[in-house]
Amino acid sequence: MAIRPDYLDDYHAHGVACIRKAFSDEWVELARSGIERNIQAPSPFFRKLDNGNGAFLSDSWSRRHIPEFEHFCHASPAGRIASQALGSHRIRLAQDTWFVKQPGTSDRTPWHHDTVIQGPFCSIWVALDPIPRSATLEFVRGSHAWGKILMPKSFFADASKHSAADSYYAEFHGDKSRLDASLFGEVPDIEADRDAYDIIGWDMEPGDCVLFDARTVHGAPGNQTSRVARRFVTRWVTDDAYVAPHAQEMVDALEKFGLEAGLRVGGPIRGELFPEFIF
Ligand SMILES: O=C(O)CCC(=O)C(=O)O
Repeated sequence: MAIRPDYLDDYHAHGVACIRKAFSDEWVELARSGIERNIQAPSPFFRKLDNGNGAFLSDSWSRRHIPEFEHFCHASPAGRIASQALGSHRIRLAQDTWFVKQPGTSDRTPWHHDTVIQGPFCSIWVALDPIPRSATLEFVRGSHAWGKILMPKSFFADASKHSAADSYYAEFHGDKSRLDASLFGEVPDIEADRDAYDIIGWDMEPGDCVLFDARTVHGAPGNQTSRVARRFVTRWVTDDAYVAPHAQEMVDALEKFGLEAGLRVGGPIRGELFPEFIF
C-alpha cells in the first residue's frame, strides 16, 4: 500500500509525519502481547526507571526472543512505510524497541535525536494506547535539517547531575574525553524556552504512528494521565547508513550482550541482526 503523498511531504519537509490508523487492531494487540512477554523475559537492554510514581520501561532488539515482535517487524506495514519514506526498495531493520510509561511517571524522555547511526535512518513509533497530546512524543518541526549531531545535555554534564532518564539517553554515546568535541553540538534547553521552538505533536489513538527522520529532535513528557502509554518502535536504514563516530559504546554493548552485530565505527549496518527487506 502506498502511503499518502501528503504524509511523505510532511516527513520530508518537517522531519515527521503523523499517519492515522496505519496499524490495525491486530498489530496493536500483537505488540502489546509482545511487551507483556518481554517484561517477563527481559534482554540485557531492558531498563526500568521507577521513581515510585509509575515506571518508565523499555527494551531493545528483543524480537530475537519475542515472536510477537519478530512477526510485527516482518509482516506489519512498518517496513513498507519505511521503504517509502527512505525512498529505497531495499531497507534494513536497524532496531525494534518499545517504551511504556505507566500512569504517574514524571520521567521525561529528554529532547534528543537518534544519532548513533548516520545516513538514511527513520523510525516508526506506533501508539498502542490512546495517548493525549500532553503525554505523547513531540518534535521540533524541521530540526532534521539543523545539520549537526546534537548530543543530549547529559552527555556534557557531570553524571551526578543527571536524572535517570537523562542518563539513559546518553548511555551509549561514548566517552566524551575520547571524542572530537567539534563534531557535536548540544541539544538546546528546549523545555526552558518552548515558545522559541516550533514544537508539534498529536493526540494519538492505538494504531496511529509517527514516522520521523532520526535527526528530528524529539522528546516526551512523563505520563500524568490515568492510563498506561505503550509504544512500539521500529527503526530502519538503507545500505548508505553507517555507524556514527561516537557509537563505539553501542558497538561494544551489542557484542558484550551476545548480539553479534559485527558493527564497527564508520562501517555499514549489515548482518543478521539487521535483516534486509525488499519491497
Ligand atoms: O516514546 C518515547 O518516550 C521515546 C521514543 C523515542 O525517543 C524514540 O523512539 O526515538
